[in-house]
Amino acid sequence: MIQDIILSKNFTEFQKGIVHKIHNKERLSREEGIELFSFDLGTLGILASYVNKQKNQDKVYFNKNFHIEPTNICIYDCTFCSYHRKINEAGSWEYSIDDILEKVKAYINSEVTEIHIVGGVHPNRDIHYYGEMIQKIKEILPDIHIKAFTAVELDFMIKKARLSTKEGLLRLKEYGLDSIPGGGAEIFEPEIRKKVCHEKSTAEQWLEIHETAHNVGIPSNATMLYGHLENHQHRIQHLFKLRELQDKTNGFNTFIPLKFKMANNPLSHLGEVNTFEDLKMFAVSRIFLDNFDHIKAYWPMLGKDVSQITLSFGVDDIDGTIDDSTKIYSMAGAKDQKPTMTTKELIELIKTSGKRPVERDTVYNVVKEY
Ligand code: V47
Ligand code: SF4
Repeated sequence: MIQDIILSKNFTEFQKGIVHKIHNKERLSREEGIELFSFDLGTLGILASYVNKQKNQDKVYFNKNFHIEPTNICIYDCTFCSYHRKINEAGSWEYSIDDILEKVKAYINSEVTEIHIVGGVHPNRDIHYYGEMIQKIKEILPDIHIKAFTAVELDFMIKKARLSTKEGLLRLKEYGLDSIPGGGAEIFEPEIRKKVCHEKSTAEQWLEIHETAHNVGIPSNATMLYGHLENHQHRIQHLFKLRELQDKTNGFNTFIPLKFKMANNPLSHLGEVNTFEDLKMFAVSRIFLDNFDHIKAYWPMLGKDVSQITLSFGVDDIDGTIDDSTKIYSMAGAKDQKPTMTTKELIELIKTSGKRPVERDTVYNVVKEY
């Protein structure tokens, strides 16, 4: 297969060396990672599928989850964000714990295995508030997995409580926190980070929170926001940092490239990258992150059609049924304004791409094969 690719293309010696390395399961350097972006899309699809097949065969994972966004009030002002508001500003919301528990009660006796909770960094809420929230959710749904709070939300609430990162995470674990989602990573490169989210936690703080979480037995996800001011070099540097941490802890479940959506934010003038670039990003991530088992396409952001195509570019997970309103992407102009997908639709989407649907829990234990 690999020989066929090489013979059919006009590759440079450097590029041929990269193809051989991928075939032999050798790790790519940063320079080689950057070079991958200059490969044609067809080749990248074949190479990423080759890597994915070694790890996941023809399985495509999904889970049954719902999202809660407790508030969009945020002390920060990230320039790519369409979602945040100040206190009392039009369009802001802040649910009380009782409001949230009412939403949760709708899932008693359902097949949902995970709640995903993220929101803005509210100035008046603290670790005890959020701790009580997750404790009470577990009183209603004792078996549910709670994946909650980006590293940026955690950084704020833990510092506010004057705890060390380890103490804060252990406190939240006692309250019922099971894992951490990947948000807040944006782009680690300091020059770009300064321009898109200059006030919030630094790359080092994000990485430190995830490393500490892994060390106290809290797994997490990783993300990267792409398609704004960054270039390919910045993207590979971001992936390199994640790969380095994964070597140390093996605590990341999956990597999720998040495509910048342009509506209603100060970076709208940049527009959005095209589907070609999306598919390249997924394929390069799959090839470069050799120590990540899973690459996830978050379908509410990409749309159902593009998400399905990513399954031929190294992706083995398309998140969940998301049976609730997640507003981060709909407010930024995502295609599916009301992002829900039934299990039947998800299974159909996976099967028509020639793959095998597998329902998983948050940490990739198999719940059901279809
Ligand atoms: O950190 C905000 C992104 C993230 C925009 O771990 C935007 O399973 C694109 O953490 N265009 C939060 N992206 C969402 C998040 C997440 C999402 C899906 C799955 C998981 C997981 C985690 O949303 C933020 C930021 O990177 N975001 N605004 C925008 N305009
Ligand atoms: Fe706040 Fe998150 Fe929006 Fe940044 S991306 S302004 S931290 S809600």
